[in-house]
Amino acid sequence: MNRREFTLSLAAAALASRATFAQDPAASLSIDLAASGPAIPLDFTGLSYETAQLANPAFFSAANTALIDLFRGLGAQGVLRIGGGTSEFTTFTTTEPTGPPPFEVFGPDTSKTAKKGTLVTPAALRNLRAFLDATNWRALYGLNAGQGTAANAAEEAFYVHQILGPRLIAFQIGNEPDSWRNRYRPSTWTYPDYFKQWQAFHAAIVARVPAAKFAGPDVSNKLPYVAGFAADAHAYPDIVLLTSHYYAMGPAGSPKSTLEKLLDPNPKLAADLVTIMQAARSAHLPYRMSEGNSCWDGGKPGVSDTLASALWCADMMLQFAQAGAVGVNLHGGGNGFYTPIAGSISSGFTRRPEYFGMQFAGHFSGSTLLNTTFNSPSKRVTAYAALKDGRRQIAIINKDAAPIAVSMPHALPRHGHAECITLAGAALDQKETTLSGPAPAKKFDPGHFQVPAHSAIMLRV
Ligand code: BDP
Repeated sequence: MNRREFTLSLAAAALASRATFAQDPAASLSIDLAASGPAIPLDFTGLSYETAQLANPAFFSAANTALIDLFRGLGAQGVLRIGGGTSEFTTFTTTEPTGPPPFEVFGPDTSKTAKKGTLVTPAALRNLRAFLDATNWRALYGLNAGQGTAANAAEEAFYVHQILGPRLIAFQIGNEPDSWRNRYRPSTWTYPDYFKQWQAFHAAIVARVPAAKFAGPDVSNKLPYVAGFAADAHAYPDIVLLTSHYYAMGPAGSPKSTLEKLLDPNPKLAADLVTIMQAARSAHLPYRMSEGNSCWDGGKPGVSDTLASALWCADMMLQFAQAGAVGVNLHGGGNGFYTPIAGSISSGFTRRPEYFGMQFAGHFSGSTLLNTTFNSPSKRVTAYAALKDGRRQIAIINKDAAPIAVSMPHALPRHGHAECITLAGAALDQKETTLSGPAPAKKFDPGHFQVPAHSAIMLRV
């Protein structure tokens, strides 16, 4: 097949005058239709919740239809990861507690969270199974290895495996073991120490559940753990997935955690993804970003709950996809600042801006990404292209406060028709966010196309 370069050229506002075009900086996008990039799985989209949430078995249950609908709105398939900081404070027991649950909702865990220790029981797992069946999602399940025993983890794994059945993808042993140092472990704690413990837990779990599958190392950020785990996975065919977390910034209290920083590209992420994907490929393992969000320590008001976070989220998800990740899980729960879905059964649930960013990126699930060359005068503008169901799909994410003119003359048929999906809102620092479309195909000129300030546009032809 011949390599064909497609270029789109777009000037300023489609409705504006030529004079206006000339003043706007123009970006150019070319798409290589022959060389295809990674395939994005149907269950690329994911959420992550604290294990403590299982202490209220009504939350993840078939009766929580409002939450089920919101999960389904994010994807006909998806991955719910259970874990987080509170997973190291939970214990499994087959004795169902009497009396009301300790709280209605929980999450995300922060340095200020009162962690009293919560229980996971078979009743909560049965409800979780019904919730997963109703959503058609599957689960990654984190076991307490930071403070729990291998025996309790094995007992829990036995019930989780039996109850979740085909809805269980894999177990993770511990949450962020690279941050246990000086917390649950001595200051000398490094990856080899973790893997020694991992092996002990693994042995106890497979003794009870021979068919158990594992994902890991679910680290906060230390890449030697990812590389080490990928290398060690050669000896463990039941390791099926490589995982790590990604928070764009943090802690939330730091003056450096700003909306401006969130909108800028993160060169460290780009470099880390190269390292992570090299490790994954050498181990022949898929990689998933198992927990992450805009700003750790619970998120930052005015940043993590704004239109900026929605645009960031859409871009971040597609950046992981373009690198070859098989999915991402946005952490949240409760009424946390960064949670994509907020609320409770008694108060009702609401979609936060990030929810719409996830939906925007979710339109790429089931597609094959194409390689693009995008030259933009603003580093806050990104572009992605894919083939999905025989159609070409192009996303331009403008995280800038100014409109951007894009030139892509050959990426779309000239004077053709394209279906359009738009992620937009009032202002970057405002909460108002909408996802509209797909609007019926309308005629436009790919040579004169404009993406308005702080918005993302997806075109389908
Ligand atoms: C991560 C934890 C998660 C927290 C998050 C945060 O795994 O439980 O909620 O940080 O601080 O390290 O927001």
